Amino acid sequence: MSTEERRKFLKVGTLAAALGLAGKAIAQEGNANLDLRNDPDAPPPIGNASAKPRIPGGSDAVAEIDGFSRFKPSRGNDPESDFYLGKKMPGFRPASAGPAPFEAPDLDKLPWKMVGGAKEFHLVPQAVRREFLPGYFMDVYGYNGSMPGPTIEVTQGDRVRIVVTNELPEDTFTHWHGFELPIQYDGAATLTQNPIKPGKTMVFEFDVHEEGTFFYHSHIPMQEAFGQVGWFIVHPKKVYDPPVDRDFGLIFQNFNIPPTHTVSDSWAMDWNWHTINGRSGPLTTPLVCKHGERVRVRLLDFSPMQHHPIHLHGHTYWETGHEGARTPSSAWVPRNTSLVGVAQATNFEFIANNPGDWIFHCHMVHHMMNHMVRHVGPRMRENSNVDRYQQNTSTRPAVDYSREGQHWDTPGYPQKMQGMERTMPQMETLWNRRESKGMRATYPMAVKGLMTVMRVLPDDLYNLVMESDEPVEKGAVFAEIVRRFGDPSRYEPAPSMMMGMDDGKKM
Ligand SMILES: [Cu+2]
Repeated sequence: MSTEERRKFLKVGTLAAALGLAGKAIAQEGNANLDLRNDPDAPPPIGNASAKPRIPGGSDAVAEIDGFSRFKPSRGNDPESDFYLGKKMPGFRPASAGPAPFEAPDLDKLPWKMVGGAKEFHLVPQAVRREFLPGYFMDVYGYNGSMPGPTIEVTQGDRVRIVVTNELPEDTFTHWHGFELPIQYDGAATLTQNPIKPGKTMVFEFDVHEEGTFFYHSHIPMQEAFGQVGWFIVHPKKVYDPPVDRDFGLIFQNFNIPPTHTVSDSWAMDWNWHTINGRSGPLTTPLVCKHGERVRVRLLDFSPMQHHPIHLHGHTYWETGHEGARTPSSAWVPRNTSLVGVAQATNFEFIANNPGDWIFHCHMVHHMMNHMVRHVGPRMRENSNVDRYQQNTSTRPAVDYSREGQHWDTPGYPQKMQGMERTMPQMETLWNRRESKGMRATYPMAVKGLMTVMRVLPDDLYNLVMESDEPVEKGAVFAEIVRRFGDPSRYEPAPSMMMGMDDGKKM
């Protein structure tokens, strides 16, 4: 029996049971104590608490196959089943609708025009300023005003023409990572071509016979360390089975940017600023999906030196491929953490069956913080400098960790994380993004460095967050999910005083 036949069979065989089961689960939730008794001031209920998880009209998807439910945490019956842990459970989107559009939060797509039978892209290597955190602008190298560069997205079988015009003050080379293309277009510095001089243009044109997760980058190491990379996604002509509803991409990078500097020390062996798609947590835009969807995430490590063990909370996913190709499903591996090495990509897929705001992060402790420095000493900012300090060492004050004041207001004294203290407008920037509507007010405290959030929202809350302009109180979506899917008796409100701010109101 083919997978397709099996699905149809299962659909007929289990639809009634599955719907019955979903109904039961909801009835249980409906009977739960919806009162968040620990907090009489908790945000009031929002959305439609009695809404049942539903399969969208027009979708063949079913709620449950072989004991695996797309609507509640479950593993299925048999590790040998194609549907164990949702392995081959399709999303809601039918394969006939084509591949789900690729989405790299905080990055644009590179536009193209059909010219002479090829998709023509214009890529511009240049120095760019990138806001890593609210108010922290760094000088890096990127493409078309962005670091990482904008995403190139094509379909297997396309012919592409990429017109690269170098706006850097120095030579560059552009490499199409993973492509099996004619040698003179490989972009390997001086081995296969001469440099693209400042102000000059080189045209790359080739047929894309592959499908998968690729990227482009400078082939000069120091430019790579400065951030020159971008996605090059090739969708398969025949949509991958099972089809997904979401296709997210995250590029992980490290930089060493000393306190008071905006330029990375690209030769450093140590790293203190960390970005996902060019943003440090909590400025990383949360990934938002709907309860029951099948979600793909593509991870790429483009750090100069360091690998990243990337961990998703609340779900078990299947690793379905890497940078070279999609893996045959017989070799997929279920995991919670994937170690991604430099210039490696890892793709995984899962059914979002556990609603909530799930932290999604690199697990290296040094990568879960921004701008840590180990100097504990005389790095003055205002009204002082290292020279003046050292001329006067006899009266140099002893280290005093409680000392405050302008001379001690330095990132290295004592060791601390820059960017933790934010002004109210900076906090508003974080709170007011659509994607973070209704999260706990204190979420920016939890999301740092190589961290973002995977939000799994029931239909009605997804619409409220992503499609409506209705205001949503801070914490209201979280509270609502605790009411419906969590343990309301253990609900904890966010404290009203955080980050030195107390506006007298609950946040
Ligand atoms: Cu890491």
